[in-house]
Amino acid sequence: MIFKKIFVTFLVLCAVTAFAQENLIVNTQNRKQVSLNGTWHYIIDPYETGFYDYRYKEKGEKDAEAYWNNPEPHGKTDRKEHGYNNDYSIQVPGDWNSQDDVFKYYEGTVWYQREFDKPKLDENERIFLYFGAVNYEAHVYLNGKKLGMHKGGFTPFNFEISPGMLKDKGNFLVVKVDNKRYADEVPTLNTDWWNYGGITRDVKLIITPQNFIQQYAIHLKQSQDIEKSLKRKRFNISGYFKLNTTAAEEKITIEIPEIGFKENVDIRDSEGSFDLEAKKLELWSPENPKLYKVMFTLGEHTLTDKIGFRKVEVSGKDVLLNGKEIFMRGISIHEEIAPEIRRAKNSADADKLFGWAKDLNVNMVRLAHYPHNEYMTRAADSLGLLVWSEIPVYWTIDFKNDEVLEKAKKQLDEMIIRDQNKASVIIWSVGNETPVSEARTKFMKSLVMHAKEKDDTRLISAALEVGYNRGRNYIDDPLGEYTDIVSVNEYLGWYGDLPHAKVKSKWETAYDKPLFFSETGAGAKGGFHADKETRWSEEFQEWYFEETLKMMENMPENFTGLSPWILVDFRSPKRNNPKYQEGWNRKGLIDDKGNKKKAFFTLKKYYEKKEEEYKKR
Ligand code: GCB
Repeated sequence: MIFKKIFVTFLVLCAVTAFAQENLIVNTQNRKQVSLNGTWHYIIDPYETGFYDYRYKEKGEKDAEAYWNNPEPHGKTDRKEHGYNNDYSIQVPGDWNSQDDVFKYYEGTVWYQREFDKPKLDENERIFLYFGAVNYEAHVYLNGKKLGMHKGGFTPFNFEISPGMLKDKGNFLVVKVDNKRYADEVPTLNTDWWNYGGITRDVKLIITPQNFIQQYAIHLKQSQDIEKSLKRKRFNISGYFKLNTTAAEEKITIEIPEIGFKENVDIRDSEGSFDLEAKKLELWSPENPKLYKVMFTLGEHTLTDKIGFRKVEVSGKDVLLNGKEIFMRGISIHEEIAPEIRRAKNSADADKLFGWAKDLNVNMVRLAHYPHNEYMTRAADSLGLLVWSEIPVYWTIDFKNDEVLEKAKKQLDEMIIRDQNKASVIIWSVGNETPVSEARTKFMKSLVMHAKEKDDTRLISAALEVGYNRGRNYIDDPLGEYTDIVSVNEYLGWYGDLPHAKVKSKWETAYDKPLFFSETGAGAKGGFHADKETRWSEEFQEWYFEETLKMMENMPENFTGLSPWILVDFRSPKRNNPKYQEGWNRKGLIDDKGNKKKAFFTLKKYYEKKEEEYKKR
């Protein structure tokens, strides 16, 4: 009997963790909802006392000492050794590190708690609890019952709340958040960024009709000859729907009112794809980030979205957007607001980061090294910024471990499902600087293939490393065989030699594919001025960029752009020069106070020139 119970629990847990992405609800922004952002309570629990009993076994669901249970004492004799109150408050969304000094360097478990009243529901409506992201592991409990758990610090998840679980008033919601690092997680123990913990993104109740559209994709069919389509003013539009329904057959109407498009799609057994034709579409591009209001109607309910249509492809040595060769004037960005030493979390933060990026005259952003929040990709869509979006398969992941591969795939799926309708996202990256070995290439190839299988409307890449060899830089990492573009992180003049070494440097790839510099950069402390050979000075960084840009003049024909490292200084526990770094990676073109360094203007000028050059083509 006990065995059976354990087995059943195991199965339920597997279902919750392994298939969470199947149940993911997309486009939550435009659904009926109640925000659970705001003030929550917390308990810091480094020993996980709220989770394990004194023999270190997971506590039973009804255990009064478990921190997911309401600890209100029943009377004066009642012994309660935990509790939630306003003296221990924390804001959601937000990392915990920036909210109180007790959290500054904390990595471990923190319990979050709040209450909420049952929202008014129409007949047959369903209710889901949605988290934009929790770093890293979340166990979610409602009124003492476990809703589920999720691992992965940068992707969304949701659980359904059955109607019987909710009381009219004072529903007791608890989340155990744990951001400890482990060798067999993604990312692993070692990263060059700060491991901000907490419920870092929005939390909300999503209210849906009984039967609803859970996931969908709608895009230009990538196999069409785009020049012909533009000439004929007829475009193939394809995609799919995944419904949450009990009906065997459903009909969905897709409308794009601005162009008079209205078509029906029949769906059987909850899933189906479509292939349709639209006229007069204006295509999305950085120069014209045209988004259309698109409406999907199932029964009496309509879900709307704002969607751009574009085609991205590799043709020989070039990357083409809507049939035209592009040069990616990029910049890498961490999801951090440096002047406030915290994770970015809302649309004002996205505007701030992209405001800086736009000022640099970029047309592309590399959102490193993990999926950023959805405000970023929504903003990129409307601002016309091409996006590289990445999963945190970073450095020395446990490549021999199949479970780690599954964890990485799950994050990849969640990233793709959430953002597959963002025209701006043109590259999925499956990792960064993974050291070459047979096991690693097998692992990474499997991720590339998985991404291709899930989404054929984008390019797949990964940031590779380059071995410098006396001025000849030959990129032959075996992973390059599988990615659509060959991307490398280039630091000649910072990690080896001095910047002048760059000018004579030659670049070659073993692959006949576009070449992209996913990083290049040098550290400088904002406001520190000296001669150009003095490390950490703004002049050194400026010199580094000047030499880099000279090197750009001699790049091979397949060179297709760069996303230098990085827009803003970012917090990193690995950067401990007491005078110049003080816990910050100083490769930002903008310092941690928000001041532009000299190199910002060097790169800006180059990007202005590049923009003009490509306009004339
Ligand atoms: C890299 C990594 C990036 C680091 C950067 C650096 O190659 O991809 O995460 O922060 O170098 O500053 O060294």
